[in-house]
Amino acid sequence: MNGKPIAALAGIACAGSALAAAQLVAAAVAPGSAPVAAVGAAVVDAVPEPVKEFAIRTFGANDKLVLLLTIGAVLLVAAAVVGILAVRRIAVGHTALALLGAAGAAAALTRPAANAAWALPSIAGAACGALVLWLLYRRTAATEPPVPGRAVDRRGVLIALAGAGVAGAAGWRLGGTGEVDAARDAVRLPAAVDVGPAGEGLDIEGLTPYVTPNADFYRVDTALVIPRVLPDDYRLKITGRVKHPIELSYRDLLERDLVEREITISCVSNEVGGTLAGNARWLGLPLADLLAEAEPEPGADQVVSRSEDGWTAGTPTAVCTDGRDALVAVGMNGEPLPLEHGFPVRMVVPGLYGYVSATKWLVEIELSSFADFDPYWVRRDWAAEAPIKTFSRIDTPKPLKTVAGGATTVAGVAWAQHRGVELVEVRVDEGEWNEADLAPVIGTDTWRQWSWTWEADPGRHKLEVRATDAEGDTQTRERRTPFPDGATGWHSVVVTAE
Ligand SMILES: Nc1nc2c(c(=O)[nH]1)N[C@H]1C(S)=C(S)[C@@H](COP(=O)(O)O)O[C@H]1N2
Ligand SMILES: [Mo]
Repeated sequence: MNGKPIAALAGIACAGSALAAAQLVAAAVAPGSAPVAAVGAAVVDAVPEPVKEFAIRTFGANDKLVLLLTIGAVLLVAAAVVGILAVRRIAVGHTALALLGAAGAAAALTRPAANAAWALPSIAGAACGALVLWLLYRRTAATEPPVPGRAVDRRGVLIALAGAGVAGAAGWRLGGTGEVDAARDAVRLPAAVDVGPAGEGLDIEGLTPYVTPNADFYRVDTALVIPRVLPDDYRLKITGRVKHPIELSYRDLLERDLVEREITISCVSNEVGGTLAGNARWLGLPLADLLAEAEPEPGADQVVSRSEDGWTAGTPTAVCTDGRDALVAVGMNGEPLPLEHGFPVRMVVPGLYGYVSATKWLVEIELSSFADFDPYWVRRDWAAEAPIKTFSRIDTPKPLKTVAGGATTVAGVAWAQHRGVELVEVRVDEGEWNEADLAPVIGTDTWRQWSWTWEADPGRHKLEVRATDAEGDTQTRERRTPFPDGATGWHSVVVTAE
């Protein structure tokens, strides 16, 4: 091996030591304060809307992983280049580490949940990186002219790489979800005092099940590192323009009169035919009860819900108090909320897209007004009020599939939360619309499965679906992308019958 690869590895060892040390310190401060997590979160908040849409479309639920891997790859290449340059001028290495520390600290300090301690991981990381840099490169200054292969301490590089690996892994583990997982396992949810009806689904192969198992539930949020909230430390504050501010612990919440309801939530980012929706049995406290106790002042027309990581949603106060089952939820399908779905407490409001209602890791409900406060996505130009648009999807047959021909089951789901789905129609090759059979439903807040038997002639065919809500409004054919308040258009699939 000649000198350059060793110097490149030495650079990676310095950067790795810096990141590993930062990870260890972040485990004690807050996982989100680690420099890569903080810079990543800052990128998530800063990227323009079209890029974010592109990322969600292209990488789906892996968009976060792709972002972290990209940051990792950029750091790796930069560290290797700096490692080589540092042989001639060690100051290049010090400058790079200072920049890494400064960028990490700045990103961490500007996170909404940050306090001054959030700068520590980046500072400690840069200091540790500088120490390793000095240890590995101190002999280069003595050789004149510098000879990279001989100058850099080869054995030191290996030791530093191994040390960084061990320290990084330890920091990652210590800052992991272990403690919260254990606390969640220990939670015993009380029974609901008011148990809503349970719907029964159709069992058709390829059709989305009526109740979505927690493990299959879609996940959408801006959190690169899942907020870790221990139930024992948990506080929910009702603040802002209220006569009586309230503060509740997790135990206080569980001791209240809880209800259980089946509610389908869905994301505004669904393209036509999208799968960002799920139906669960939620256990929770009616938000209206809490608001009645707090007594919102006149004009407080927006309920701003805030997450532990500073994310916000804004829901019309009128919607929260109009009798629908807006919940401060603690349970999902008979279990405490999974960590990625908001443990220990989240909001669920039937009829509104998630970004204006379904705050996970909920810590504060602040009464404000639409005039006075723009929540996270509204600041990024999404609509301030976002009722769910009627949606229908063909789940089976799958696009481009070949079916046997003859009697073929076409089935899917449709939703129009809090209005209800009244009619689903299917047509083949732009022919007559055919009325699908609808599964019975328990109310208007869940999706509705549908099926239709198609007598398929041989050849290629286009199947299309459209739904009509209980107010008599049929989905428009006009195709629109999700921004700024939800996509429109009819879902279609092309299949071949034998
Ligand atoms: N704290 C927090 N809550 C959040 C979000 C978020 O980014 N952060 N995203 C919202 C959006 S856009 C949707 S669609 C729902 C998704 O909930 P789920 O991940 O449990 O399916 O969560 C909402 N709650
Ligand atoms: Mo969403």
